[in-house]
Amino acid sequence: MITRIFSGRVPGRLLSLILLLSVLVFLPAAQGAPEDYRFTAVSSGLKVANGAVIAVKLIHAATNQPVEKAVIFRTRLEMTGMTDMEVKATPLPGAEPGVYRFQADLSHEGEWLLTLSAKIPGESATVVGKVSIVVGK
Ligand SMILES: [Cu+2]
Repeated sequence: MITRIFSGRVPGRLLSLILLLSVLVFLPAAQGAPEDYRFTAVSSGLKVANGAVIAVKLIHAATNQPVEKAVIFRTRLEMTGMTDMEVKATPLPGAEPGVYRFQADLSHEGEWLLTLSAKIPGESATVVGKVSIVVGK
């Protein structure tokens, strides 16, 4: 195959092939942008508890489809308006496509904010999302 391309009499054909390949390679990265994605809360009725399970869903906004195989490499979970109240969110295995779960010690009732930084297959830019989590007594 390679030798056939190189022995061809039209160098322009090789150039077209290279151009086509570069387009194919860069296509996935050029298709989307971080603002095309959003995280939403899945869990509701959360109570003050150690080891509470928080679930969020990652959605591709244009298609409304869940996004699988994202790598969430950073999380920050804190009570809204309480800068000294940050707790660790430990990743758990996902339950269904596009759902990402975390375990955390929710020590206070009120509104918490979960900030997630994710790498999505085919996206070059990091996607950062914020999800409000309401914790009851
Ligand atoms: Cu608090």
